[in-house]
Amino acid sequence: MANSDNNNKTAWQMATQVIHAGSGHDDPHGALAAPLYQTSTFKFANTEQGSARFAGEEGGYIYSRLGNPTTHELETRVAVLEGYDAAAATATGMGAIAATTMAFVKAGDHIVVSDAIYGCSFALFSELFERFGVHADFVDLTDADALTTALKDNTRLVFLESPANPHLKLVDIEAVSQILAGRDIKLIVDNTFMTPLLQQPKQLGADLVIHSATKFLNGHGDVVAGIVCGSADDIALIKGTTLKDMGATISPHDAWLILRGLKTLDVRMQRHCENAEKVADFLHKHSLVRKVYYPGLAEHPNHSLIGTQMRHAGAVIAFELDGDEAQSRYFLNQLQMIPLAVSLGDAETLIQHPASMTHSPYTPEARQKAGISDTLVRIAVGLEAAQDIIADLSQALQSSQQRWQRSA
Ligand code: 4LM
Repeated sequence: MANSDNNNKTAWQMATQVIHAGSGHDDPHGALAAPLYQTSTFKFANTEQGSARFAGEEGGYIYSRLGNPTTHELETRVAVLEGYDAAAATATGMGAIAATTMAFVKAGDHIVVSDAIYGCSFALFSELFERFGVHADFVDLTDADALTTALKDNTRLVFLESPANPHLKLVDIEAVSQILAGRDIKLIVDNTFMTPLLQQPKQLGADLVIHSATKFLNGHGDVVAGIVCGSADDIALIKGTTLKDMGATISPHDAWLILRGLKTLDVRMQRHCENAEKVADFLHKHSLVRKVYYPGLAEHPNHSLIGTQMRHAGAVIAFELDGDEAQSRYFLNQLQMIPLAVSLGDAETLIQHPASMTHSPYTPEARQKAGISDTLVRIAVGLEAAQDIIADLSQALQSSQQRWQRSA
């Protein structure tokens, strides 16, 4: 991993790149913002040109499921930010995960997945792929021996999130990539919680990086989208097979909104992270909070990865109240400003109950194995004034405490 000087330098460059990278459109009117090509199809000059484009003998657009100039600009910008040659934007984050993994597996193949991931990703790997003869083993990837033991001759890919949804478990990505070195196995990292500004998995050995662009990349809670970045060959494979034929393509309008959102990614992430530090500190000191899961706290088991693998702990925090599930639910129902909603990375702070919401696709046993308790609460810290976020949490905790004392 690059040393901290390089990290700082890269961070500065990226503050510029979120605004300028990939601004390759040559609009005849000189439009500053990327023009929105809200079109389903593109006209050919003649049959020869149409045939040549379909045959791949000539560049140019054909049909927006296969490619679109606005989408292309988004893909170029995110690929540059993540340090890859290319990217494919998709209709949702799940669309990116499904299109990517399916491009590299066939019936009879095996995949290794981190034990703690987003609930629908868990369902995709544990249920849907199983129906097509692709078996996934869910492994604690912080345990090198467990990973080595899990790998088989037919293992085609390893998929992980770090930090993991919902409880911010960290995986040492470079350590995983070293174990995979020399084997024909793709390492795929879902970097949604970090954004390329806080973590660049390519530098740590990832072959492909995925984002739910619904979250921080867009940042305004008005789009669902995804993106996968990788080598030109890998992205061409995804675009030419699973994306083309299964069709989880992004809408050009959504790509345009994300391009707009990206321009403020650097300043938004700074505020998200500053706010999250304050909220984590408040929760950590509160007597009704039993445990806080936030990599920025010194007590986090992989705190040492901050400053090496990742530039900052990010803006998602999980915590457990000193009570039962009913206590957590009561607390969530007392919040006044903070919406009870899934998702993350929006201007609004969002809070939710993973066991019954984002991670309800897990079986109770798999949740327990992954360390996702029924009392766990996840907060995605937004851009409001930190004292207002804390004030709302504080009043909800206080009223939970009073209820707790009454019922004791
Ligand atoms: C949520 N997450 O946690 P789309 N990868 C990660 C995610 O957190 C998500 C996706 C992929 C939540 C959604 C409700 C790490 C989603 C899937 O929702 O398909 O864009 O991303 O609250």
